[in-house]
Amino acid sequence: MTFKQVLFSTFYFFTLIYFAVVAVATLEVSAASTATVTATVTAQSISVSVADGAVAYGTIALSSTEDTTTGGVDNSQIATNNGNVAADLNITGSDSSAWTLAGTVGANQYKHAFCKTTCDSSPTWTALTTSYQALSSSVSASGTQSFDLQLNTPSSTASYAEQSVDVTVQATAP
Ligand SMILES: [Ca+2]
Repeated sequence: MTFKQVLFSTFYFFTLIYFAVVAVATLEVSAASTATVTATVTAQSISVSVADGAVAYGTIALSSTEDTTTGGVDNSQIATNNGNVAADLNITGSDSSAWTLAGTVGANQYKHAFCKTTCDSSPTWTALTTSYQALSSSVSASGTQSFDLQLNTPSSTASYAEQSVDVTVQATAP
């Protein structure tokens, strides 16, 4: 071989080596690998309903009491957590058009109270106010809380028209 041929062969040899190395390097880079973290999420729902949601105490005397127990109008109410997480349930009363909700009865002043346990036999009545107070805490999804209501009419009244004395149950995230 001439010197020129040796030079060319050497150049050719190293060029081949170079492209072989580049090819291998390219192969290694494109041989990728992945792994997936599967992830899911559900939006929190806070929802409550009350069944049957309507109490008719009827026409009753002043300074007297009626309730929803079996000894009264027999209409216990059941609050249900319709959300998808545990919820705290709160309860509140309201003033009517002619009467103010209060802890004791008076002129144009009525009392409304709730009971949660053994209400038919030995009830414990807690006076409602116009602010929310705890009815039940951490009620599981689809869980329920039953309660009874007791109304005390005012000692005197400026109105003999039917009064709306609504009670509201609220669900909140614990
Ligand atoms: Ca009813």
